[in-house]
Amino acid sequence: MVKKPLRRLALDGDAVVKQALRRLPQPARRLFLRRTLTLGGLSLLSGCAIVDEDSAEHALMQVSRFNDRVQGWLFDPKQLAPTYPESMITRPFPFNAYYDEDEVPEVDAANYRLEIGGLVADKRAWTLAELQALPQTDQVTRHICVEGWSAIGKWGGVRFSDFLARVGADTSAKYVGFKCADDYYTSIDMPTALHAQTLLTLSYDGQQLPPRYGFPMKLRMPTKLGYKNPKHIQAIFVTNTYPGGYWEDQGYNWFGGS
Ligand SMILES: Nc1nc2c(c(=O)[nH]1)N[C@H]1C(S)=C(S)[C@@H](COP(=O)(O)O)O[C@H]1N2
Ligand SMILES: [Mo]
Repeated sequence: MVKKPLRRLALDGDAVVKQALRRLPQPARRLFLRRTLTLGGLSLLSGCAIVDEDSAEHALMQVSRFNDRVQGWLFDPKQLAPTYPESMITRPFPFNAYYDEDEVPEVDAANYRLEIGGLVADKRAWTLAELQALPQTDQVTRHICVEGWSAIGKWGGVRFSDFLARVGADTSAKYVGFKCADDYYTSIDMPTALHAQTLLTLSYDGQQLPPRYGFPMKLRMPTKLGYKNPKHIQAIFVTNTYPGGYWEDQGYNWFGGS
């Protein structure tokens, strides 16, 4: 058998990787660029042959998926994120969303119902008053956004593991997904959902959670990056089917540990 000669690629490797990175949203791009990525490095990391920008983009996504698994393995459910004294709270705490502050959704408190779905025993929807009647706790932690800022804030609410137990969630399931009053959605791994510092927050700095920070409710996880913390939550579901997320589906790393 005559072996075909290897096709020599007339590719400028660095340019191909740069082009593929340009297709990712800015924060994901920055995460990758923190380690200078060459074409050879990327194909080693991903085990993918890279012949053009599409395969480079595919390889980048493979690396990100691999990253999810490694972060999942490394996550220690008992390890607590740092907490801070109230004197260190950042004032004013920054607002961030995929839109400007004047477009923050207005959620009507009286008609609000938190929907519960998927692998849970009790799918009854919750009013805000019912959620407020549950035992509350608060914590001062640092929020880290991949867009290049971090800030310390104080959130109060219901320990999410208690809430999941109350609704009879199947905690052997892989994911908890969230749908928000804007078009935002995200999902997290079950070990993080059950982490002691993961709070279903109803207050910010001792006051009812204001609209800009996610009224009526935000899931606060000091063990995860900002984009994993959904504001204006309307529905929570437990599932084994990968639900993705608003930014995650555009290339942000899904696990998003901080
Ligand atoms: N519903 C919803 N939740 C969201 C977002 C959003 O656009 N919509 N943005 C995320 C991002 S990227 C960040 S950094 C934080 C910002 O929260 P803050 O406005 O309380 O600082 O919310 C996260 N949760
Ligand atoms: Mo963010």
